[in-house]
Amino acid sequence: MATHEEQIIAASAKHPIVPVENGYQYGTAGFRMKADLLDGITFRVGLLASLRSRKVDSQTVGVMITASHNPAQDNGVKIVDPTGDMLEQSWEKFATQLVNAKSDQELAQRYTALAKENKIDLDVPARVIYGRDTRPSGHTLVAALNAALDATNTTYVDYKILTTPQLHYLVRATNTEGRPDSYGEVSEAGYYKKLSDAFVRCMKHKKVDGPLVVDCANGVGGPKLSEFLKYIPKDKVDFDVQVVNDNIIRPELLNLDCGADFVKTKQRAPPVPKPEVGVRHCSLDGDADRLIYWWLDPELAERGGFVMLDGDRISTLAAQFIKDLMDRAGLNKQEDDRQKLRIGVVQTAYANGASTKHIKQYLKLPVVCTPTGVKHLHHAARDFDIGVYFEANGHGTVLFSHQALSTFKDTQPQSPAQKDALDTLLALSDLINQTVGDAISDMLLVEVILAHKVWSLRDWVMTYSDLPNRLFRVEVANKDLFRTTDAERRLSHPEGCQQEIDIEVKKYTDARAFARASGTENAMRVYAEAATRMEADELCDRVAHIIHRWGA
Ligand code: G16
Repeated sequence: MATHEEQIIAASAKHPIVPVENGYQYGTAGFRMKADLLDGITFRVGLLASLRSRKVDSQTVGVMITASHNPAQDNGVKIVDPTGDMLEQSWEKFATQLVNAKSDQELAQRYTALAKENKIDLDVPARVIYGRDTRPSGHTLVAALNAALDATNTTYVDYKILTTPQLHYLVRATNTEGRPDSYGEVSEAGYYKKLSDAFVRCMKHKKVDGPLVVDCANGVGGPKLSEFLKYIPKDKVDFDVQVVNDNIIRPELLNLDCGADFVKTKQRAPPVPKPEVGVRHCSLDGDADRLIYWWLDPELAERGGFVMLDGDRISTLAAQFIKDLMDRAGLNKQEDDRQKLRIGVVQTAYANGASTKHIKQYLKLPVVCTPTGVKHLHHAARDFDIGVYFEANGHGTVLFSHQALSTFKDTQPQSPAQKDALDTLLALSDLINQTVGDAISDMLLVEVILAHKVWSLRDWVMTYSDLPNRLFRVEVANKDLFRTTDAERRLSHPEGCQQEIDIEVKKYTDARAFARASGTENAMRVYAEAATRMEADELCDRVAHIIHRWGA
Protein backbone atom coordinates (compact mmCIF):
# COMPACT_ATOMS: atom_id res chain seq x y z
CA MET A 1 0.00 0.00 0.00
CA ALA A 2 1.25 3.51 -0.85
CA THR A 3 2.39 5.70 2.07
CA HIS A 4 0.75 9.06 2.85
CA GLU A 5 3.60 10.85 1.12
CA GLU A 6 3.48 8.63 -1.97
CA GLN A 7 -0.25 9.21 -2.34
CA ILE A 8 0.22 12.98 -2.09
CA ILE A 9 3.13 13.04 -4.57
CA ALA A 10 1.15 11.05 -7.15
CA ALA A 11 -1.96 13.23 -6.81
CA SER A 12 -0.09 16.52 -6.65
CA ALA A 13 1.67 15.79 -9.96
CA LYS A 14 -1.71 16.31 -11.66
CA HIS A 15 -2.29 19.66 -9.90
CA PRO A 16 0.95 21.60 -10.31
CA ILE A 17 1.53 24.95 -8.72
CA VAL A 18 2.34 27.94 -10.95
CA PRO A 19 5.44 29.57 -9.43
CA VAL A 20 5.23 33.33 -8.82
CA GLU A 21 8.06 35.68 -7.87
CA ASN A 22 7.05 36.57 -4.30
CA GLY A 23 5.23 33.35 -3.45
CA TYR A 24 1.57 33.09 -2.43
CA GLN A 25 0.04 34.44 0.77
CA TYR A 26 -3.10 33.40 2.65
CA GLY A 27 -4.68 36.88 2.43
CA THR A 28 -7.67 38.76 3.82
CA ALA A 29 -9.98 35.95 2.75
CA GLY A 30 -7.72 33.00 1.89
CA PHE A 31 -6.02 32.66 -1.49
CA ARG A 32 -7.59 34.79 -4.19
CA MET A 33 -6.36 35.48 -7.74
CA LYS A 34 -6.92 34.70 -11.43
CA ALA A 35 -8.63 31.31 -11.49
CA ASP A 36 -6.02 29.73 -13.79
CA LEU A 37 -3.40 30.02 -11.02
CA LEU A 38 -5.55 28.25 -8.46
CA ASP A 39 -5.60 24.57 -9.38
CA GLY A 40 -2.46 23.59 -7.47
CA ILE A 41 -3.30 26.01 -4.65
CA THR A 42 -6.74 24.45 -4.15
CA PHE A 43 -5.18 20.99 -4.09
CA ARG A 44 -2.79 22.10 -1.34
CA VAL A 45 -5.54 23.83 0.63
CA GLY A 46 -7.34 20.47 0.54
CA LEU A 47 -4.30 18.89 2.18
CA LEU A 48 -4.36 21.49 4.91
CA ALA A 49 -8.10 21.07 5.48
CA SER A 50 -7.56 17.37 6.11
CA LEU A 51 -4.75 18.13 8.58
CA ARG A 52 -6.93 20.70 10.31
CA SER A 53 -9.80 18.23 10.71
CA ARG A 54 -7.47 15.60 12.17
CA LYS A 55 -5.99 18.21 14.51
CA VAL A 56 -9.44 19.13 15.89
CA ASP A 57 -10.54 15.60 16.81
CA SER A 58 -11.92 14.74 13.38
CA GLN A 59 -14.49 17.52 13.46
CA THR A 60 -15.74 18.73 10.09
CA VAL A 61 -13.82 21.55 8.43
CA GLY A 62 -15.19 23.62 5.53
CA VAL A 63 -13.62 24.75 2.29
CA MET A 64 -15.25 27.55 0.29
CA ILE A 65 -14.32 28.22 -3.32
CA THR A 66 -15.22 31.81 -4.11
CA ALA A 67 -13.75 35.14 -5.11
CA SER A 68 -16.71 37.03 -3.74
CA HIS A 69 -16.62 40.64 -4.98
CA ASN A 70 -13.74 40.10 -7.43
CA PRO A 71 -14.28 39.98 -11.20
CA ALA A 72 -15.63 36.82 -12.84
CA GLN A 73 -12.24 35.57 -14.06
CA ASP A 74 -10.86 35.40 -10.47
CA ASN A 75 -11.51 32.72 -7.92
CA GLY A 76 -10.38 31.91 -4.41
CA VAL A 77 -10.25 29.28 -1.73
CA LYS A 78 -10.47 29.50 2.04
CA ILE A 79 -10.87 27.20 5.03
CA VAL A 80 -13.67 27.37 7.59
CA ASP A 81 -12.98 26.10 11.13
CA PRO A 82 -15.33 23.63 12.91
CA THR A 83 -17.17 26.41 14.77
CA GLY A 84 -18.00 28.01 11.42
CA ASP A 85 -15.45 30.78 12.03
CA MET A 86 -12.61 31.56 9.66
CA LEU A 87 -9.50 29.34 9.87
CA GLU A 88 -7.59 29.95 13.11
CA GLN A 89 -5.03 32.60 12.27
CA SER A 90 -2.05 30.64 13.61
CA TRP A 91 -2.77 28.10 10.85
CA GLU A 92 -2.62 30.58 7.97
CA LYS A 93 1.15 30.28 7.88
CA PHE A 94 0.82 26.51 7.38
CA ALA A 95 -1.38 27.18 4.35
CA THR A 96 1.26 29.54 3.00
CA GLN A 97 3.99 26.95 3.65
CA LEU A 98 2.19 24.15 1.82
CA VAL A 99 1.18 26.31 -1.11
CA ASN A 100 4.73 27.59 -1.62
CA ALA A 101 6.39 24.15 -1.59
CA LYS A 102 8.47 24.00 -4.78
CA SER A 103 7.99 20.36 -5.76
CA ASP A 104 5.55 17.49 -5.15
CA GLN A 105 8.19 15.82 -2.97
CA GLU A 106 8.77 18.96 -0.90
CA LEU A 107 5.00 19.32 -0.53
CA ALA A 108 4.61 15.79 0.80
CA GLN A 109 7.49 16.29 3.21
CA ARG A 110 6.05 19.55 4.50
CA TYR A 111 2.70 17.86 4.99
CA THR A 112 4.29 15.14 7.12
CA ALA A 113 6.41 17.69 8.98
CA LEU A 114 3.33 19.79 9.77
CA ALA A 115 1.55 16.71 11.08
CA LYS A 116 4.54 15.93 13.30
CA GLU A 117 5.01 19.49 14.60
CA ASN A 118 1.31 19.75 15.44
CA LYS A 119 1.08 16.24 16.91
CA ILE A 120 -1.50 15.17 14.34
CA ASP A 121 -2.30 11.49 14.02
CA LEU A 122 -2.63 10.87 10.27
CA ASP A 123 -4.59 7.67 10.82
CA VAL A 124 -7.63 9.20 12.56
CA PRO A 125 -10.62 10.17 10.36
CA ALA A 126 -10.69 13.56 8.61
CA ARG A 127 -13.91 15.21 7.45
CA VAL A 128 -14.41 18.10 5.06
CA ILE A 129 -17.47 19.72 3.50
CA TYR A 130 -17.26 22.27 0.73
CA GLY A 131 -19.20 24.60 -1.52
CA ARG A 132 -18.54 27.08 -4.31
CA ASP A 133 -20.02 30.20 -5.83
CA THR A 134 -21.34 30.41 -9.42
CA ARG A 135 -17.99 30.96 -11.16
CA PRO A 136 -17.46 28.33 -13.90
CA SER A 137 -13.85 27.83 -12.75
CA GLY A 138 -15.28 26.39 -9.51
CA HIS A 139 -15.86 23.03 -11.29
CA THR A 140 -12.17 22.46 -12.02
CA LEU A 141 -11.08 23.66 -8.62
CA VAL A 142 -13.45 21.21 -6.96
CA ALA A 143 -11.70 18.41 -8.88
CA ALA A 144 -8.35 19.57 -7.45
CA LEU A 145 -9.82 19.70 -3.96
CA ASN A 146 -11.29 16.20 -4.29
CA ALA A 147 -7.92 14.86 -5.42
CA ALA A 148 -6.30 16.17 -2.23
CA LEU A 149 -9.08 14.78 -0.05
CA ASP A 150 -8.84 11.37 -1.72
CA ALA A 151 -5.05 11.35 -1.38
CA THR A 152 -5.37 11.99 2.35
CA ASN A 153 -8.23 9.51 2.95
CA THR A 154 -10.59 12.32 3.95
CA THR A 155 -14.37 11.85 3.96
CA TYR A 156 -16.16 14.71 2.22
CA VAL A 157 -19.51 16.13 1.19
CA ASP A 158 -19.86 18.39 -1.85
CA TYR A 159 -22.63 20.92 -1.18
CA LYS A 160 -22.16 22.33 -4.69
CA ILE A 161 -23.31 25.92 -5.16
CA LEU A 162 -23.75 27.86 -1.92
CA THR A 163 -23.37 31.36 -0.56
CA THR A 164 -20.28 31.66 1.64
CA PRO A 165 -22.36 32.16 4.81
CA GLN A 166 -24.39 29.02 4.02
CA LEU A 167 -21.19 26.98 4.00
CA HIS A 168 -20.19 28.51 7.35
CA TYR A 169 -23.66 27.64 8.70
CA LEU A 170 -23.37 24.04 7.48
CA VAL A 171 -19.97 23.56 9.09
CA ARG A 172 -21.25 24.67 12.48
CA ALA A 173 -24.53 22.75 12.09
CA THR A 174 -22.62 19.57 11.18
CA ASN A 175 -20.34 19.80 14.20
CA THR A 176 -23.14 20.56 16.66
CA GLU A 177 -25.68 18.07 15.28
CA GLY A 178 -27.56 16.25 18.03
CA ARG A 179 -26.02 18.40 20.78
CA PRO A 180 -27.86 20.82 23.08
CA ASP A 181 -26.17 23.71 21.25
CA SER A 182 -27.22 22.37 17.82
CA TYR A 183 -26.95 25.26 15.35
CA GLY A 184 -29.68 23.97 13.04
CA GLU A 185 -30.63 21.23 10.61
CA VAL A 186 -27.65 20.07 8.53
CA SER A 187 -28.91 21.05 5.10
CA GLU A 188 -29.43 24.08 2.91
CA ALA A 189 -33.16 23.78 3.67
CA GLY A 190 -32.27 23.82 7.38
CA TYR A 191 -30.58 27.18 6.88
CA TYR A 192 -33.69 28.60 5.19
CA LYS A 193 -36.00 27.19 7.88
CA LYS A 194 -33.91 28.63 10.69
CA LEU A 195 -33.86 32.10 9.13
CA SER A 196 -37.52 32.08 8.17
CA ASP A 197 -38.65 30.89 11.59
CA ALA A 198 -36.56 33.55 13.36
CA PHE A 199 -37.77 36.24 10.93
CA VAL A 200 -41.41 35.39 11.68
CA ARG A 201 -40.73 35.51 15.45
CA CYS A 202 -38.99 38.89 15.12
CA MET A 203 -41.83 40.30 13.02
CA LYS A 204 -44.67 39.37 15.39
CA HIS A 205 -47.30 42.19 15.16
CA LYS A 206 -45.00 44.19 12.84
CA LYS A 207 -45.27 45.03 9.16
CA VAL A 208 -42.69 45.47 6.43
CA ASP A 209 -43.27 48.84 4.80
CA GLY A 210 -43.46 48.56 0.99
CA PRO A 211 -41.40 46.58 -1.51
CA LEU A 212 -37.69 45.84 -1.35
CA VAL A 213 -35.60 45.44 -4.52
CA VAL A 214 -32.53 43.22 -4.01
CA ASP A 215 -29.61 43.49 -6.44
CA CYS A 216 -27.79 40.14 -6.25
CA ALA A 217 -24.61 41.07 -8.21
CA ASN A 218 -25.53 38.31 -10.71
CA GLY A 219 -24.09 35.87 -8.21
CA VAL A 220 -25.13 32.99 -6.03
CA GLY A 221 -27.25 35.27 -3.82
CA GLY A 222 -29.90 35.47 -6.58
CA PRO A 223 -31.06 31.86 -6.68
CA LYS A 224 -30.49 31.37 -2.95
CA LEU A 225 -32.54 34.40 -1.98
CA SER A 226 -35.35 33.32 -4.31
CA GLU A 227 -35.28 29.89 -2.68
CA PHE A 228 -35.30 31.37 0.82
CA LEU A 229 -38.33 33.56 0.06
CA LYS A 230 -40.40 30.41 -0.55
CA TYR A 231 -39.95 29.52 3.12
CA ILE A 232 -41.55 32.69 4.51
CA PRO A 233 -45.20 31.96 5.37
CA LYS A 234 -47.24 34.64 3.56
CA ASP A 235 -49.95 34.58 6.23
CA LYS A 236 -47.39 35.52 8.88
CA VAL A 237 -45.18 38.10 7.13
CA ASP A 238 -46.03 39.97 3.97
CA PHE A 239 -42.55 40.50 2.54
CA ASP A 240 -42.61 41.89 -0.99
CA VAL A 241 -39.15 41.27 -2.43
CA GLN A 242 -38.10 41.76 -6.02
CA VAL A 243 -34.89 39.88 -6.86
CA VAL A 244 -32.88 41.61 -9.63
CA ASN A 245 -29.43 41.14 -11.18
CA ASP A 246 -29.75 37.42 -10.62
CA ASN A 247 -28.42 36.24 -13.99
CA ILE A 248 -26.03 33.39 -13.23
CA ILE A 249 -26.32 31.89 -16.71
CA ARG A 250 -23.90 34.48 -18.11
CA PRO A 251 -20.94 34.25 -15.69
CA GLU A 252 -19.24 37.32 -17.15
CA LEU A 253 -21.98 39.46 -15.60
CA LEU A 254 -20.94 38.57 -12.05
CA ASN A 255 -20.25 41.76 -10.04
CA LEU A 256 -20.29 43.73 -13.29
CA ASP A 257 -21.72 47.23 -12.71
CA CYS A 258 -23.87 45.92 -9.88
CA GLY A 259 -23.64 44.43 -6.41
CA ALA A 260 -22.51 45.72 -3.02
CA ASP A 261 -18.89 46.42 -3.99
CA PHE A 262 -19.92 48.43 -7.06
CA VAL A 263 -22.46 50.48 -5.09
CA LYS A 264 -20.05 51.15 -2.22
CA THR A 265 -16.96 52.03 -4.25
CA LYS A 266 -18.68 53.93 -7.07
CA GLN A 267 -21.23 55.51 -4.71
CA ARG A 268 -23.96 55.17 -7.27
CA ALA A 269 -26.86 52.90 -8.18
CA PRO A 270 -26.35 49.99 -10.58
CA PRO A 271 -27.52 51.24 -14.00
CA VAL A 272 -29.52 48.05 -14.65
CA PRO A 273 -32.37 47.58 -13.95
CA LYS A 274 -33.21 51.27 -13.86
CA PRO A 275 -33.92 51.96 -10.19
CA GLU A 276 -37.27 53.41 -9.24
CA VAL A 277 -37.12 56.66 -7.26
CA GLY A 278 -38.09 56.29 -3.59
CA VAL A 279 -38.11 52.47 -3.54
CA ARG A 280 -35.99 50.67 -0.91
CA HIS A 281 -33.06 48.83 -2.53
CA CYS A 282 -30.20 46.76 -1.27
CA SER A 283 -27.23 45.12 -2.98
CA LEU A 284 -25.46 41.87 -2.11
CA ASP A 285 -21.98 40.94 -3.34
CA GLY A 286 -20.91 37.95 -5.46
CA ASP A 287 -21.06 35.36 -2.65
CA ALA A 288 -23.77 37.08 -0.59
CA ASP A 289 -21.80 38.00 2.50
CA ARG A 290 -21.94 41.78 2.09
CA LEU A 291 -24.94 44.08 2.12
CA ILE A 292 -25.47 47.75 1.27
CA TYR A 293 -28.85 49.55 1.36
CA TRP A 294 -29.57 52.51 -0.93
CA TRP A 295 -32.29 54.47 -2.64
CA LEU A 296 -32.86 57.41 -4.95
CA ASP A 297 -34.21 60.47 -3.16
CA PRO A 298 -34.33 63.63 -5.28
CA GLU A 299 -35.17 65.66 -2.17
CA LEU A 300 -31.78 64.93 -0.66
CA ALA A 301 -30.16 67.06 -3.35
CA GLU A 302 -26.78 67.45 -1.67
CA ARG A 303 -26.35 63.70 -2.06
CA GLY A 304 -27.10 63.89 -5.78
CA GLY A 305 -30.26 61.86 -5.24
CA PHE A 306 -28.36 58.64 -4.48
CA VAL A 307 -28.28 57.81 -0.78
CA MET A 308 -26.33 54.86 0.55
CA LEU A 309 -26.54 53.07 3.89
CA ASP A 310 -23.39 51.00 4.23
CA GLY A 311 -21.91 48.65 6.84
CA ASP A 312 -21.34 51.51 9.31
CA ARG A 313 -25.01 52.36 9.10
CA ILE A 314 -26.12 48.75 9.57
CA SER A 315 -23.78 48.55 12.54
CA THR A 316 -25.14 51.69 14.25
CA LEU A 317 -28.72 50.67 13.50
CA ALA A 318 -28.22 47.20 14.98
CA ALA A 319 -26.27 48.42 18.02
CA GLN A 320 -28.90 51.00 18.88
CA PHE A 321 -31.79 48.57 18.37
CA ILE A 322 -30.24 45.86 20.52
CA LYS A 323 -29.27 48.36 23.21
CA ASP A 324 -32.85 49.70 23.30
CA LEU A 325 -34.27 46.17 23.47
CA MET A 326 -31.98 45.41 26.38
CA ASP A 327 -33.18 48.56 28.13
CA ARG A 328 -36.78 47.46 27.59
CA ALA A 329 -35.93 43.98 28.82
CA GLY A 330 -34.49 45.55 31.97
CA LEU A 331 -31.06 44.08 31.28
CA ASN A 332 -29.08 47.31 31.54
CA LYS A 333 -30.29 48.01 35.07
CA GLN A 334 -28.01 45.61 36.94
CA GLU A 335 -26.46 47.46 39.88
CA ASP A 336 -23.40 45.31 39.79
CA ASP A 337 -21.40 46.20 36.65
CA ARG A 338 -19.96 42.69 36.54
CA GLN A 339 -23.41 41.26 35.82
CA LYS A 340 -24.16 43.68 33.00
CA LEU A 341 -23.99 42.38 29.47
CA ARG A 342 -21.35 44.36 27.58
CA ILE A 343 -22.27 45.64 24.11
CA GLY A 344 -19.49 46.89 21.88
CA VAL A 345 -18.92 47.79 18.25
CA VAL A 346 -15.97 46.72 16.11
CA GLN A 347 -14.95 48.69 13.02
CA THR A 348 -11.97 49.09 10.70
CA ALA A 349 -10.10 52.17 9.50
CA TYR A 350 -12.66 52.46 6.66
CA ALA A 351 -15.44 53.31 9.12
CA ASN A 352 -16.73 56.80 8.51
CA GLY A 353 -15.49 59.11 11.30
CA ALA A 354 -19.07 60.30 11.84
CA SER A 355 -20.23 56.75 12.61
CA THR A 356 -17.50 56.23 15.20
CA LYS A 357 -18.42 59.54 16.84
CA HIS A 358 -22.11 58.59 16.81
CA ILE A 359 -21.43 55.23 18.50
CA LYS A 360 -19.19 56.73 21.16
CA GLN A 361 -21.01 59.96 21.91
CA TYR A 362 -24.65 59.18 21.19
CA LEU A 363 -24.97 55.44 21.74
CA LYS A 364 -22.30 55.61 24.44
CA LEU A 365 -20.83 52.28 23.42
CA PRO A 366 -17.17 51.28 23.20
CA VAL A 367 -15.62 51.05 19.71
CA VAL A 368 -12.65 48.87 18.78
CA CYS A 369 -10.71 49.28 15.52
CA THR A 370 -9.08 46.24 13.87
CA PRO A 371 -7.30 45.62 10.56
CA THR A 372 -9.47 44.82 7.52
CA GLY A 373 -10.84 41.30 7.21
CA VAL A 374 -13.85 39.86 8.99
CA LYS A 375 -11.57 37.37 10.69
CA HIS A 376 -10.07 40.25 12.72
CA LEU A 377 -13.39 41.91 13.50
CA HIS A 378 -15.04 38.61 14.44
CA HIS A 379 -12.26 37.86 16.89
CA ALA A 380 -12.49 41.31 18.54
CA ALA A 381 -16.30 41.11 18.72
CA ARG A 382 -15.99 38.02 20.91
CA ASP A 383 -14.63 40.21 23.70
CA PHE A 384 -18.15 41.57 24.21
CA ASP A 385 -21.36 39.82 25.26
CA ILE A 386 -22.98 41.44 22.28
CA GLY A 387 -20.34 42.26 19.70
CA VAL A 388 -21.58 44.22 16.71
CA TYR A 389 -19.09 44.20 13.86
CA PHE A 390 -19.38 45.51 10.34
CA GLU A 391 -16.88 46.65 7.79
CA ALA A 392 -17.94 49.76 5.92
CA ASN A 393 -18.19 47.59 2.78
CA GLY A 394 -21.23 45.86 4.32
CA HIS A 395 -19.57 42.72 5.66
CA GLY A 396 -20.45 41.88 9.24
CA THR A 397 -22.74 40.43 11.87
CA VAL A 398 -23.62 40.55 15.56
CA LEU A 399 -22.26 37.94 17.97
CA PHE A 400 -24.03 36.92 21.18
CA SER A 401 -22.03 35.28 24.00
CA HIS A 402 -23.31 32.23 25.93
CA GLN A 403 -23.82 34.58 28.86
CA ALA A 404 -26.03 36.86 26.73
CA LEU A 405 -28.09 33.95 25.41
CA SER A 406 -28.69 32.46 28.83
CA THR A 407 -29.63 35.88 30.23
CA PHE A 408 -32.22 36.32 27.44
CA LYS A 409 -33.57 32.83 28.18
CA ASP A 410 -33.49 32.87 31.98
CA THR A 411 -34.70 36.39 32.81
CA GLN A 412 -38.25 36.26 34.19
CA PRO A 413 -40.24 39.05 32.50
CA GLN A 414 -42.20 41.36 34.81
CA SER A 415 -44.39 42.88 32.09
CA PRO A 416 -45.64 42.04 28.56
CA ALA A 417 -43.29 44.70 27.16
CA GLN A 418 -40.34 43.10 28.87
CA LYS A 419 -41.38 39.68 27.57
CA ASP A 420 -41.65 41.05 24.05
CA ALA A 421 -38.16 42.54 24.27
CA LEU A 422 -36.67 39.28 25.58
CA ASP A 423 -38.44 37.23 22.89
CA THR A 424 -37.18 39.57 20.20
CA LEU A 425 -33.61 39.40 21.53
CA LEU A 426 -33.74 35.62 21.44
CA ALA A 427 -35.25 35.58 17.97
CA LEU A 428 -32.53 37.99 16.78
CA SER A 429 -29.84 35.62 18.03
CA ASP A 430 -31.29 32.97 15.69
CA LEU A 431 -31.84 35.38 12.82
CA ILE A 432 -28.32 36.78 12.85
CA ASN A 433 -25.71 34.39 11.46
CA GLN A 434 -23.32 33.66 14.34
CA THR A 435 -20.56 32.29 12.16
CA VAL A 436 -19.83 35.10 9.69
CA GLY A 437 -21.30 38.15 7.93
CA ASP A 438 -24.32 37.03 5.90
CA ALA A 439 -26.08 39.39 3.49
CA ILE A 440 -29.41 37.53 3.52
CA SER A 441 -29.51 37.32 7.32
CA ASP A 442 -28.32 40.95 7.67
CA MET A 443 -30.99 42.10 5.22
CA LEU A 444 -33.66 40.42 7.35
CA LEU A 445 -32.17 42.07 10.43
CA VAL A 446 -32.42 45.51 8.82
CA GLU A 447 -36.00 44.83 7.70
CA VAL A 448 -36.92 43.76 11.25
CA ILE A 449 -35.43 46.90 12.76
CA LEU A 450 -37.07 49.23 10.24
CA ALA A 451 -40.42 47.48 10.86
CA HIS A 452 -40.07 47.76 14.66
CA LYS A 453 -39.13 51.42 14.47
CA VAL A 454 -41.62 52.12 11.64
CA TRP A 455 -38.72 53.84 9.87
CA SER A 456 -38.10 54.59 6.22
CA LEU A 457 -34.56 54.63 4.84
CA ARG A 458 -34.71 58.41 5.13
CA ASP A 459 -35.41 58.15 8.89
CA TRP A 460 -32.46 55.82 9.16
CA VAL A 461 -30.05 58.08 7.26
CA MET A 462 -31.06 61.08 9.38
CA THR A 463 -29.54 59.57 12.55
CA TYR A 464 -26.23 61.30 11.72
CA SER A 465 -24.43 62.83 8.73
CA ASP A 466 -21.58 60.92 7.14
CA LEU A 467 -18.36 62.74 6.38
CA PRO A 468 -17.95 62.77 2.58
CA ASN A 469 -15.48 60.05 1.67
CA ARG A 470 -13.81 58.40 -1.29
CA LEU A 471 -12.19 55.03 -1.87
CA PHE A 472 -9.71 54.51 -4.73
CA ARG A 473 -8.00 51.45 -6.10
CA VAL A 474 -4.42 52.18 -7.20
CA GLU A 475 -2.39 49.68 -9.23
CA VAL A 476 1.30 49.60 -8.32
CA ALA A 477 4.25 47.48 -9.43
CA ASN A 478 4.66 45.80 -6.03
CA LYS A 479 2.05 46.27 -3.35
CA ASP A 480 4.20 44.28 -0.88
CA LEU A 481 6.43 47.36 -0.49
CA PHE A 482 3.63 48.87 1.57
CA ARG A 483 3.28 47.80 5.18
CA THR A 484 0.91 49.21 7.77
CA THR A 485 0.69 49.75 11.50
CA ASP A 486 -1.95 51.06 13.95
CA ALA A 487 -4.80 48.87 12.62
CA GLU A 488 -3.86 49.86 9.05
CA ARG A 489 -4.32 53.55 9.73
CA ARG A 490 -0.67 54.37 9.03
CA LEU A 491 2.06 53.13 6.68
CA SER A 492 5.30 52.03 8.30
CA HIS A 493 6.84 51.19 4.89
CA PRO A 494 8.11 52.44 2.56
CA GLU A 495 9.71 54.86 4.98
CA GLY A 496 8.80 58.48 4.27
CA CYS A 497 5.56 57.72 2.44
CA GLN A 498 3.32 58.25 5.50
CA GLN A 499 4.94 61.64 6.17
CA GLU A 500 3.86 62.79 2.72
CA ILE A 501 0.30 61.60 3.39
CA ASP A 502 0.28 63.45 6.74
CA ILE A 503 1.28 66.71 5.04
CA GLU A 504 -1.65 66.42 2.62
CA VAL A 505 -4.18 65.45 5.33
CA LYS A 506 -3.29 68.58 7.36
CA LYS A 507 -4.42 70.81 4.49
CA TYR A 508 -8.09 69.75 4.84
CA THR A 509 -10.83 70.16 7.44
CA ASP A 510 -11.80 67.15 9.61
CA ALA A 511 -9.75 65.04 7.25
CA ARG A 512 -8.36 61.53 7.51
CA ALA A 513 -6.71 59.36 4.89
CA PHE A 514 -4.84 56.09 4.73
CA ALA A 515 -3.50 53.59 2.23
CA ARG A 516 -3.12 49.81 2.51
CA ALA A 517 -2.39 46.86 0.26
CA SER A 518 -5.50 44.87 -0.63
CA GLY A 519 -5.47 41.28 0.57
CA THR A 520 -7.85 40.12 -2.15
CA GLU A 521 -6.73 42.05 -5.23
CA ASN A 522 -3.41 42.98 -6.74
CA ALA A 523 -3.76 46.67 -5.85
CA MET A 524 -3.48 49.33 -3.17
CA ARG A 525 -6.56 50.87 -1.59
CA VAL A 526 -6.67 54.55 -0.67
CA TYR A 527 -9.39 56.00 1.57
CA ALA A 528 -9.99 59.66 2.40
CA GLU A 529 -12.70 61.56 4.22
CA ALA A 530 -13.08 65.28 4.88
CA ALA A 531 -15.62 67.95 5.75
CA THR A 532 -16.79 68.49 2.15
CA ARG A 533 -17.17 66.29 -0.91
CA MET A 534 -14.66 68.41 -2.84
CA GLU A 535 -12.05 68.10 -0.11
CA ALA A 536 -12.53 64.33 0.28
CA ASP A 537 -12.18 63.80 -3.49
CA GLU A 538 -9.16 66.06 -3.76
CA LEU A 539 -7.43 64.47 -0.75
CA CYS A 540 -8.06 60.97 -2.07
CA ASP A 541 -6.64 62.00 -5.40
CA ARG A 542 -3.50 63.42 -3.82
CA VAL A 543 -2.87 60.40 -1.61
CA ALA A 544 -3.44 58.12 -4.60
CA HIS A 545 -0.72 60.05 -6.45
CA ILE A 546 1.67 59.63 -3.53
CA ILE A 547 1.01 55.87 -3.49
CA HIS A 548 1.38 55.63 -7.22
CA ARG A 549 4.75 57.37 -7.08
CA TRP A 550 6.13 55.30 -4.15
CA GLY A 551 4.84 52.08 -5.68
CA ALA A 552 6.25 52.68 -9.17
C1 G16 B 1 -13.07 40.11 1.73
C2 G16 B 1 -12.96 40.04 3.23
C3 G16 B 1 -13.42 41.34 3.83
C4 G16 B 1 -12.61 42.49 3.23
C5 G16 B 1 -12.66 42.45 1.70
C6 G16 B 1 -11.72 43.43 1.06
O1 G16 B 1 -14.41 40.34 1.39
O2 G16 B 1 -13.75 38.96 3.71
O3 G16 B 1 -13.26 41.28 5.22
O4 G16 B 1 -13.10 43.71 3.66
O5 G16 B 1 -12.29 41.17 1.25
O6 G16 B 1 -10.42 43.15 1.51
P1 G16 B 1 -9.14 43.83 0.89
O7 G16 B 1 -9.35 45.31 1.03
O8 G16 B 1 -8.00 43.32 1.71
O9 G16 B 1 -9.06 43.46 -0.57
P2 G16 B 1 -15.11 39.51 0.27
O10 G16 B 1 -16.54 39.94 0.36
O11 G16 B 1 -14.44 39.88 -1.02
O12 G16 B 1 -14.86 38.09 0.67
